Amino acid sequence: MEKTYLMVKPDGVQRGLIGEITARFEKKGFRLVGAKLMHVSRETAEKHYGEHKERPFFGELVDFITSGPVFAMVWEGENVIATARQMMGATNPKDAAPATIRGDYAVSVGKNIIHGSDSPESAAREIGIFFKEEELTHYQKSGSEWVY
Ligand code: DAT
Ligand code: MG
Repeated sequence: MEKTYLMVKPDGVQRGLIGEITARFEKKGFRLVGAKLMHVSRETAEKHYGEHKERPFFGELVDFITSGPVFAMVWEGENVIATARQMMGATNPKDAAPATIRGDYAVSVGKNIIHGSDSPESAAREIGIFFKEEELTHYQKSGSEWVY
């Protein structure tokens, strides 16, 4: 089953949105396989956002993601990578549709509440950056026969 890396960013944690955000993915029918509240080091932040190293906002991005705890998660499910991106909404909350997380809870691109892997390659890379293999659980969720 496909896995993705999702992270409530420091703004989402500070605004008390961990519950609201995880509830959406739970209600959708996806399965949480790993989660932790953690501080991201500068080194980890620079690795995670490596693809944006040359962008003018890179420094701000690293400052922001290391500015307070994040809630790091791994979710599993059919097509979870693309579906989670749709549920998050566009990168810039001003373009994010209502009923998406960024559409409902965010206003500015620098504080857009949530991160989600954008491809199977990114998901594998990002899960590896934030989680050790033994931190990921393996279990059958009751009710999954009513989702699949
Ligand atoms: P996403 O988080 O939707 O995958 P991204 O990978 O293009 O978007 O960018 C990573 C983060 O960088 C994004 O969530 C917010 C920030 N960001 C992107 N474009 C920006 C911009 N033009 N100005 C400031 N921050 C930006
Ligand atoms: Mg991205």
